[in-house]
Amino acid sequence: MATLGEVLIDLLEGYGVDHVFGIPGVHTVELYRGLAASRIRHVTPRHEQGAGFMADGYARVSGKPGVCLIITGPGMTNIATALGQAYADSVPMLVISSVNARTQLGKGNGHLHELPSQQGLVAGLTAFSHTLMQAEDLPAVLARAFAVFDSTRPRPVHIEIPLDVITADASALARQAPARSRRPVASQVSIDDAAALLSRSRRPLILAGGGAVHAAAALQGLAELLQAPTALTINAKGLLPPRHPLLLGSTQSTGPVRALAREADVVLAVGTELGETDYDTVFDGGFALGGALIRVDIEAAQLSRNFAPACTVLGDSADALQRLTDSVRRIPAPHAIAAPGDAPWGTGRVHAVREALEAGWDPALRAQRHYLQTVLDELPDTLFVGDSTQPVYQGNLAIDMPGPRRWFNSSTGYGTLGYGLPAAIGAQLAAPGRHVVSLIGDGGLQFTLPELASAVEARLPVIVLLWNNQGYGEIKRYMQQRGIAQIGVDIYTPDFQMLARGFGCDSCRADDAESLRRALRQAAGSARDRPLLIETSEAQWLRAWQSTLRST
Ligand SMILES: Cc1ncc(C[n+]2csc(CCOP(=O)(O)OP(=O)(O)O)c2C)c(N)n1
Ligand SMILES: [Mg+2]
Repeated sequence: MATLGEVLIDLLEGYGVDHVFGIPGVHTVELYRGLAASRIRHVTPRHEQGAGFMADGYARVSGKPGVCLIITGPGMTNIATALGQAYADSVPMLVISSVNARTQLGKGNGHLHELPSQQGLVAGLTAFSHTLMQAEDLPAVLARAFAVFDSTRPRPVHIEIPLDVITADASALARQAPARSRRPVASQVSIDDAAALLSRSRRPLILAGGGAVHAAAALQGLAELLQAPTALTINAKGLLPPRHPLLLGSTQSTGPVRALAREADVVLAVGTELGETDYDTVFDGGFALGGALIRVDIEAAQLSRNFAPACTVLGDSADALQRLTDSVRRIPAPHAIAAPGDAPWGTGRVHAVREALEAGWDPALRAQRHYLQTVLDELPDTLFVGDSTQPVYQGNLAIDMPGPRRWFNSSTGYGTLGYGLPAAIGAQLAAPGRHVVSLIGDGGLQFTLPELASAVEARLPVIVLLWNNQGYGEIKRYMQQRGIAQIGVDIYTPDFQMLARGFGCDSCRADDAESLRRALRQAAGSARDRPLLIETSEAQWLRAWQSTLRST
């Protein structure tokens, strides 16, 4: 006989799952029975929030769902924050948990790990949460989960399995073929309508988001055909290469780009909800669109979020962008060609915006951009996995990446602290052989610091760049700006380097560009199988950077 727990592992393997993240408990050991005989690697975090963030980082880099095995009750309350982050950023994640036996559900008899309604807790954080009441339903429920990952806006999915179902005989279900689906494509009428609008445009603008992360070539092709300035959300960084003459970067919250957005006569928004953490990071409601808005999205509800569209295209973004390009090419009207005497729109306007932004960046931004640029210069293949800290915000604004899926962080969407280290662990598992850098502050790192032990155990060479300002710097700045007494923001910070060594990691300090380069060069030059923590003092980095400026 094969139990449902064993068959589950077999079916997951059939779906291409190669990693699972979880902490076993008496409620889930039967989910683990089949693991040893499979090719799936189990990675053990030190807290279920870490499991969720690891699965998130793994998913964003690999494009495949991150899978977690979680115990009833406290395991699920612990992973809830990670579900919130993945939900907000459209990350595919499959959380499989136990739940009390079928006859005990909802009774409140005080069984181990019991919640009044575990499903009620998770329902608002997932595309769906399903209680598997009978073993035979498993293949259909997995098919439903993968349909969410494959063919609509990806979101976390939760499947909870009652204790008596996990051990049920499920031999009859073994070796079922996985049910996969494709992304739906847009109707031709919608493509033609959008192409007609675009072809009449004199001042087009493209806004691309994480929903276009697989559509780099098609996006670039259409941007070049239209000569359209193109802004990328943080999750879309890398869709146009750095220094591309039409690339505005991720600068939608800045004055010059807002002015451009108001002047554009047609705006094509692709795979973006036009949400606050990308378009209004200054929280003043100042992002406005002057022209007709075309929206392309895989999910119908996204087509009208935040800004009402004049025209909608419901379907896969890569397909839609390619067909829009073909359609616009077939329309004879000259598109986006400036009339004589007009200021050049496309590349000319982007150049002017870039120059204005460059002249306006404050010294703190420049110094922190230099910090990130030093890493990119030294390790050009780096993937940056960020928390919510100063250099992440500055990089969000002022760093362009050479490819997609290489810059993401928890300052977008849900905006939780503690993401940067465990998500980098997941990213490193999805990209072995690449340099994965976790960008994290002293506050954020103290949320999930024990995950250093998980990285050591999994023998991962993650590089943790710790930006230390002995406090919740961003919030301190807010309090200062608003004239509020600074309470709760100057936090005690431990000796991180000593702690890192205690966890079995390497660690060093780098307070200027030369010592950072040296540390990274050493890290790159050796075959490391454990994390390296590099600590930088904000104050010292700024001082060192200012003194280099004075001496040049
Ligand atoms: C779970 C959670 N709690 C609180 C916050 C509010 N918050 C946002 S940024 C920040 C400061 C983080 O400090 P640190 O990681 O040291 O970065 P710094 O701002 O100092 O660069 C805080 C407390 C949050 N985003 N998430
Ligand atoms: Mg700090």
